[in-house]
Amino acid sequence: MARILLVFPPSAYRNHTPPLNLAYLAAVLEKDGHEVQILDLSAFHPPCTPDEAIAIARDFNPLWIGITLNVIFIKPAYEWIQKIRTLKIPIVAGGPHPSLLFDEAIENGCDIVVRGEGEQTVCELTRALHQGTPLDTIPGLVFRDDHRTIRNTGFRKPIADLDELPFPAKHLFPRHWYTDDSPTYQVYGAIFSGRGCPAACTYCYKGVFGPGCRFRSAENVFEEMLFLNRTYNVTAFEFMDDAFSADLDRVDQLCDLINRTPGLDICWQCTTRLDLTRPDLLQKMKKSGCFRIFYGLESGDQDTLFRVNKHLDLNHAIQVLEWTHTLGIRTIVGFMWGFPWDSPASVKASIRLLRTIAPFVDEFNPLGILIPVPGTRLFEDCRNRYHLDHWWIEDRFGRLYRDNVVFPYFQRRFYNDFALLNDGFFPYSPQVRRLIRKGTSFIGRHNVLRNTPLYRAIPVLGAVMLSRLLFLIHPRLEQFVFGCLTTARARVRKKRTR
Ligand code: B12
Ligand code: SF4
Repeated sequence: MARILLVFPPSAYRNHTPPLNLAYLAAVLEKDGHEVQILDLSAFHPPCTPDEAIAIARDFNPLWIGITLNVIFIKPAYEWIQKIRTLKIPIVAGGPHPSLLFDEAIENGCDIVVRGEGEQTVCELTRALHQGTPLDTIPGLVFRDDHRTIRNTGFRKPIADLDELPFPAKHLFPRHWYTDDSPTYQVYGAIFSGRGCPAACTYCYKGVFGPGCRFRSAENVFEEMLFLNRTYNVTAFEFMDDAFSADLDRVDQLCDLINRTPGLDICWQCTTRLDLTRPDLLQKMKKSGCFRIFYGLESGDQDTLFRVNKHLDLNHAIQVLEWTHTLGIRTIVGFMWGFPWDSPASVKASIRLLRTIAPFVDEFNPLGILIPVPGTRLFEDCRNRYHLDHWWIEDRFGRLYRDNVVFPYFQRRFYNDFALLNDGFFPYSPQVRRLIRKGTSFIGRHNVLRNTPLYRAIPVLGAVMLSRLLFLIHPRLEQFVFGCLTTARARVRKKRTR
């Protein structure tokens, strides 16, 4: 038996629920008899500071330290890896970013990289490190050998039968690290019911799950729901799959299983594509507790949808939103802005579509300025023209995220990606930029007016305007005024509750 420490590195994002990647890895390692400790340093209430984590790792003295890496916060993660390296315990990296850029991860202090899905690889790796046997027969690894030469054992085949995986080890993620439960959003409610997506959008990274999709059986997914319900009293589930309804029959079976179980009072939400559903299935989903669906629509411009390989028929998409909304399922719709080829006409087409679908949309996603993720076709098409190589470790973008940890109020309330629009990846003409701002402001206003009673919406909209004005005068002025307002509001609330 070995001890293993798995870490979600520090970042400017806050995890509201346990990250399922570490939870899956911990589950297979525990199943093999190992002792696993987790530190989610990006949790909403992190268990310790990044420096304290190093002391904890020293005391725990694991066989290896595993770190999950993704593109956005790679820089602070690499900085932290340089510190924890001093412990001289092997650092194993995995996740979307090192699956592609394994040599970069090794250069930045990782000893071993696990490429692609990690469950089988980590079990074999642990056995080998424990017994001191060679690593070169284990597929899915990149490491430096005794001569400091980088060895690559090739990609491991995707897991064929996902039902064989144990359920994620959520017991290793204490509840108090995360946000409070609500009737529709619960800390332990996230589930992956399959891996991958049948589509191939050019901005979407496929380097972990590969092309196409694999599904868990409806029975296996339902068993996990029952387990979470009994163990943690979860009554609200969130399917994190890229395209939950890619297999319509399986969703149908899952709804049957839920509907046929007496006394099971649950609700659930999912993400899927607008061309992967049917009205009768939506009805069944609603009956089995589906209360919200996130659909990615991305653009109102047919040419853009074609160029990003989205293949959505806009008329059908509008129809599906109407069906969903009419059934009483909340709709949340994602739009992307700032394609490198965007013109005033393409952005206006998206704004027109926003207006058309607004009656059937409960929320628009308040994020979505295009990020060219390495390993995607879009990135490859643009990398030379827009000098995109290594943007993830250039200070420009690191600063962009780190300095905006405290976003101005108008951004937090309206649209979180404004910073990316102002100082982003692609040069937009002033007219395109203005129109994107118009579209994203529409989204912010819609979300407030749709989901807040009018007597509260009006002050919110006023505060957004004030915040924007102060920010334009000077960002620090906005920070000062809204900082004072937030403190005053907290005091009033505290007094009232006394
Ligand atoms: C849920 C999710 C989120 C949630 C995160 C919640 C959370 N903390 O879990 C939210 C909404 C916050 C989010 C935000 C963003 N996300 Co996101 N997200 C996802 C999503 C849909 C699922 C992640 C997941 O749980 N996967 C399930 C697990 C089992 O898979 P996995 O993470 O890949 O882990 C496996 C392997 O990678 C490996 N592994 C992973 N970590 C480790 C560690 C070790 C030590 C080892 C050995 C192995 C290993 O083993 C795991 C098990 O097989 C993925 C898409 C996807 N299909 O994975 C995108 C994805 C991870 N997101 C992505 C992006 C781009 C973003 C955003 C930038 C979007 C935006 N514009 O804001 C932000 C950035 C957030 C950040 N923190 O950096 C990209 C990342 C690309 C990249 N190269 O890093 C992905 C892959 C989407 C895509 N297809 O392009 N995201
Ligand atoms: S539909 Fe979503 S998950 Fe599937 S390829 Fe396109 S962006 Fe990726």
